[in-house]
Amino acid sequence: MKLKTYTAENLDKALDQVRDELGSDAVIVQTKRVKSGGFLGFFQKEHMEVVAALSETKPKEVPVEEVAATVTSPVVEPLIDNRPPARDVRYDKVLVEMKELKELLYDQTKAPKLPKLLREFDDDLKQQGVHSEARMKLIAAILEHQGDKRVTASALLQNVRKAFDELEYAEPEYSRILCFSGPTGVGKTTTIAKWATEEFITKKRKVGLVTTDTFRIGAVEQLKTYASILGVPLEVVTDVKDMGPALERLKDCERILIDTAGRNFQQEQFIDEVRAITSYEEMTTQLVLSLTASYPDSQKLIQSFEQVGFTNIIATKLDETSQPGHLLNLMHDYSYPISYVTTGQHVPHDIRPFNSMLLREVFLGEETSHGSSSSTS
Ligand SMILES: Nc1nc2c(ncn2[C@@H]2O[C@H](COP(=O)(O)OP(=O)(O)OP(=O)(O)O)[C@@H](O)[C@H]2O)c(=O)[nH]1
Ligand SMILES: [Mg+2]
Repeated sequence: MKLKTYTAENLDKALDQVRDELGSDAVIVQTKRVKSGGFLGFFQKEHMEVVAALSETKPKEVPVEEVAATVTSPVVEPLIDNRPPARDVRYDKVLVEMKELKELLYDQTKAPKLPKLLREFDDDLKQQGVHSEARMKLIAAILEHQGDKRVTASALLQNVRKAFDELEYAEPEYSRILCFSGPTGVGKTTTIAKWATEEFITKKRKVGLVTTDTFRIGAVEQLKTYASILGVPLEVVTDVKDMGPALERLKDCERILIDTAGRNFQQEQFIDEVRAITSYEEMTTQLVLSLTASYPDSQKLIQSFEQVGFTNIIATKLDETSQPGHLLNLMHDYSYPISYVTTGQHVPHDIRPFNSMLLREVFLGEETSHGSSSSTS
C-alpha cells in the first residue's frame, strides 16, 4: 500500500491534491489539523493534513467510500455521510499501518532535530511505551516552556514537571455502588480489598462487598477472607436476578464494591453479562486493566466496554510493567478518568491516585512522600 500525506490550507484543497495525484481509488485514512514551521516544527501555522492510501495490488479491495466513511477525525466532519455502522478488519489494519508510519515519521524527522537532552528524554518515553502522538504533544509543551533558552538538565526537569502538571487529569466520579470489571487476573479482587480497607478503616464509611464471581474456584473465598478480616458484610450473587435483593440487604452501606469474574471480553456474551450486572441504579463500572497488557489489547478492551459504558479506568500492576507509558497513551487517546493505579500485591497499601505526582515518580524517578495510605475517594 502506498501512503502519502498531503497538506493544504484547508480540507478541500488537500482533497483536490489527493484526487489529482492518486485518483478515485485513493483511500482517505486520516484528516487532521496540524501546525507546521517555526522552531522545531512546533506551535506554528495551522493547516490541514490528509493522509491518503492507494493499494498497489488490489485497488478495488478497499473502496474510497468504504474506508473514508469509517475514518474518524477529531477535528473535521466526516467526508461522506453514508458511513457503515461497524468497522471492519481492513480499517484496523490501515490504522495500525498509519500508527507505524506516524511513529516512523516522528522518529526520523522531528525527534532527531530536538536538542540532545530532550531527544534522550523522548527516546526514554518511547522505550517506556509512549506512542509518538502523546510524545509529540508532551515535547511540544516542554518546548513551549523552554523557549529559546539552552536545554540544561535542570531546565528540562523543571519543564517536564510543568508539562506533567498541565496535562488534563479528568476528574473521576464515584457512585455509591462500584462494579469492578475487566479481564482475567488483572487484579480486580485485590484492588477491591485495597479500596474497601481504605473506605472502611481510614474514611470510616460503612462498606459492603458483593461478588458475582462464582465461576472461578476459590474466588468467593478470596473476597470472603478480606471481608472477614475487615468485618464487613459480603453478599454472594450467583444469579443476576438475585442482585436486587442483595443490594437491598446492603442498603445501609455508604459504599458497595462489586467483584466480577474476569472474562475474555472479546466475546460479546461476556459484555452482555456486564450489562446485566451493572443495570442497577447508583451503580457505575470501573474498568480494571493491567499495564502489563499490550496497549492495542487495552484499546480493544476499552472499545468493548464502551458498549456498556464505564466511568473510570483503574490501571493495575504498575510495578510489573516495562511500559508505564501506556498511562500517557490512555490520557492522550481517551477522556476517561484514570482514577487509581495499583503498584503491587500488598493489601491495602499498593494503590495510588493517578496524578502528576505519580507521573513524575514514574518518568522522572522523583521521590514523593505519598505515605502508606492508599487514599481512595
Ligand atoms: N505485581 C502486582 N500484582 C498484582 C497487583 N494487583 C494484583 N496483583 C496480583 O495479581 C494476581 C491476580 O489478582 P486478583 O485480584 O485475583 O485478580 P482478578 O482480576 O480478581 O482475577 P480474576 O478474578 O481471576 O479475573 C494476584 O496474584 C495479585 O496479588 C499489582 O498492582 N501489582
Ligand atoms: Mg477476582
